[in-house]
Amino acid sequence: MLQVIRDARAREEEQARLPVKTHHRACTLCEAMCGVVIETQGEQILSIKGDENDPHSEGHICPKGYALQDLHNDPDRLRTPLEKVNGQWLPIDWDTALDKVAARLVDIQRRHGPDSIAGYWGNPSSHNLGLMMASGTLRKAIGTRNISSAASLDQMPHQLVSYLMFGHSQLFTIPDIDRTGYMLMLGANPAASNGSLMTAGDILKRLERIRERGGKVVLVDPRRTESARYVDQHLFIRPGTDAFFLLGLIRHVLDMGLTKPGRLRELADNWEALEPLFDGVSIEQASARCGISVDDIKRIAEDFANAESAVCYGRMGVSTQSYGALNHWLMLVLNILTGNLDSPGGMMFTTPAFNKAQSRPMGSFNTYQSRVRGLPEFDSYFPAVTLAEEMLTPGEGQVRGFVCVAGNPVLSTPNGRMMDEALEQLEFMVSIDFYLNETSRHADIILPPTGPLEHEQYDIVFNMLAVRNLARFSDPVFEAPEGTRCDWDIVQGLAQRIQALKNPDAEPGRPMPSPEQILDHGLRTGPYGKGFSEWNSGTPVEHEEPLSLEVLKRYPHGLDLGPMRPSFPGYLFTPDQRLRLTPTELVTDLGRAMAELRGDQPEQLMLIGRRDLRTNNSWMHNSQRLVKGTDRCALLINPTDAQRLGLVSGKQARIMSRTGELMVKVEVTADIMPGVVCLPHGWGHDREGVELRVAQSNPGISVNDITDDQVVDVLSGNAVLNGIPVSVVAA
Ligand SMILES: Nc1nc2c(c(=O)[nH]1)N[C@H]1C(S)=C(S)[C@@H](COP(=O)(O)OP(=O)(O)OC[C@H]3O[C@@H](n4cnc5c(=O)[nH]c(N)nc54)[C@H](O)[C@@H]3O)O[C@H]1N2
Ligand SMILES: Nc1nc2c(c(=O)[nH]1)N[C@H]1C(S)=C(S)[C@@H](COP(=O)(O)OP(=O)(O)OC[C@H]3O[C@@H](n4cnc5c(=O)[nH]c(N)nc54)[C@H](O)[C@@H]3O)O[C@H]1N2
Ligand code: SF4
Ligand SMILES: [Mo]
Repeated sequence: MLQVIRDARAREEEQARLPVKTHHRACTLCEAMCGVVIETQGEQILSIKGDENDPHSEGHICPKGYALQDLHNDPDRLRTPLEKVNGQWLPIDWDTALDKVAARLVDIQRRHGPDSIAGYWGNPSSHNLGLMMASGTLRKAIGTRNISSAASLDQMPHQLVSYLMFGHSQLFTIPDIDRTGYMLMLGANPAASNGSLMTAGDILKRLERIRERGGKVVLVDPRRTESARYVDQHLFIRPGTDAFFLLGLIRHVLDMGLTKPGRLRELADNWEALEPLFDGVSIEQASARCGISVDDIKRIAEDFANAESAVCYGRMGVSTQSYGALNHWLMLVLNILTGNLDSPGGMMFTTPAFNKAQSRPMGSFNTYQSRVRGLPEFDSYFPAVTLAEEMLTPGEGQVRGFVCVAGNPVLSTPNGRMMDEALEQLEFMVSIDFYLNETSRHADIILPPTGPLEHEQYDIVFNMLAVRNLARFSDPVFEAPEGTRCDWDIVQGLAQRIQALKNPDAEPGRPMPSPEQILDHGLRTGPYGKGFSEWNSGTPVEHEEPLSLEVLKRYPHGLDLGPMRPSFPGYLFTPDQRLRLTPTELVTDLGRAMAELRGDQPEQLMLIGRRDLRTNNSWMHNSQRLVKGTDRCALLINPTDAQRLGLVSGKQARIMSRTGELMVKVEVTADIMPGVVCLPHGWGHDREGVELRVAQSNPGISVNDITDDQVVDVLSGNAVLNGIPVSVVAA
């Protein structure tokens, strides 16, 4: 015993003699890309702070930034592959694990065809350079149509609209919040999310600055959220009815002759077809439907159109509802009619330094359909709601094996209990994930990658979504411990093995360049490859040398490449290089909304979601610092509904939907609209076999046990996570 204590003390003393190092990095936990300064000594993290010299985040970080150390030190984070043998998890070496996974997948495909394997890529894939760059090779090697990702639980409708209007599925319209004079925000809660499809360091400060310079911010949300404190006006809206609100706004802009599209008139096609589409809209009907008064609709339309610049922006609340794609189109129509697309202060596009995606036309929609429900492919992905049914429905083409990469679909896809059932009966499943969680517990083999501080990082995706043009490279903070592998190595290793099994006679291909080499090439051939303006000190400084990885590394706090700039016609990838105003698919879907506009108002309670500053979807609940405090899974309900149903704060209630039921604690609050109830997602860690000690001690409930995989945005097939009909009774 004494010896053990002496050894530990000796290790501590040795540790204390090691040099203290300072690392600059971007936090990869959410979209905001805050700069952090991490001080380490040996294997230990001494401190994490916001990087005050980061020109983008200026020292701001949120509580999750500090929790990077909990993730790094988490004793439950897996470091070696595990294989399930007779229900027991046993360690297995990397090469054996990868060989086995490749052999099982290829065997299933040989017996049952290529589509008998499904793949799912979760949200952290977008935050991980190696995973981003290697994933295409793995998808190609597997060669199945049954590929899904978290995009179809999220922003896919936004991308579909970009594809239909601009001819490119990877073009994101980003609100120019730093210059706008009026921001109309629908279904977003930046005070909790830190901003989404709007990467911005310290988003709340930027929102406040709009008002400081005399502008206005209006928020539309069925809940008076934390973000409501940062706006001039918050308006309740009935879940799922934003399309009607937007139709009302457009109608009034047209009625008052407030359109001023400016240069968009030449860039867009089919103007004469646009206005008549809204002929049948009555503002009174729109108002009755969405619950926002006629006066408010008219005033917002006028203020928006008359503002020097204005931007209508919508996020999860409008993407993941039954009119997801239509909403995004209508928001863009409003921006276009008022001249607020591709101009400062309106909806704009970033010019990312690594812009492989933006250099040629890209995308596809509905060129083939899913086997069971006939849902459309988008960009060669099926909506994630098809996964469970493709696994459970017998017949030719049934999915029997599953590759889950950085995802937790049991907690994140609607009808999670059905997902549990589907995964449990598979012939084979592999998870590339460092946690044994609700999803990976179903796997036969788990391949755990290194943690985010143990590999290099460049945010390919979020630099594309930023409110300024940014670039930043971060070296690993820690060397990857011996015997571990990063996502890049795992995914490449798996892809190569699958290819070798499928084509044993093929010549070995050229070795893949490393992520750093791919990045360097992309930077040199990208928009700053002939020189760049550096804005780190607020005013542009011209550099004639190409932006390369070596140059980028000279900016450890990140490189600011200036404000977003007008990008049309360069960013129009349609065959005739025009902005398509009235894509047939959207015009048809408008018909669905017009029919509903005149229909009866449904009476049922509607369930919506919420996020919390100290959560990150389903996977940061093993950090004590983030989960401590009050229970965050309460059911929010308005006092009038609570009274009618006999519900009291702090007491239990039963909430039921078509797919299931949950026992929840009630919280009565006027911050939620009458007729609406609200639960967060990403909780429910009490499922058997999970090995997340902190998370299990405070498990919460999974709202996706009662959301519905069968209810989707009719046009896109995207999941509906807001506006689920439910009933609630006192328990
Ligand atoms: N009801 C409801 N459901 C929702 C939402 C909602 O608002 N309401 N939101 C939806 C949205 S927007 C999203 S994006 C999805 C997210 O859905 P998912 O992406 O399926 O789930 P996450 O919770 O992000 O889980 C990520 C998984 O990746 C692992 N992981 C983390 N980092 C890495 C890494 O670097 N490499 C690897 N290999 N694995 C890693 C984690 O351990 C975790 O298991 O959830 C969706 N589901
Ligand atoms: N702290 C934290 N930050 C995160 C995440 C997290 O889990 N935790 N997840 C990250 C991810 S993956 C994403 S995609 C982003 C999401 O970022 P946001 O979209 O900004 O965040 P949400 O909290 O989902 O905000 C959606 C809002 O829509 C409202 N809403 C619900 N239904 C409707 C409706 O029918 N109409 C309207 N107008 N509003 C509605 C909800 O009340 C909610 O306030 O956040 C990212 N950042
Ligand atoms: S807001 Fe928080 S989680 Fe998001 S990047 Fe910044 S520190 Fe990380
Ligand atoms: Mo998301």
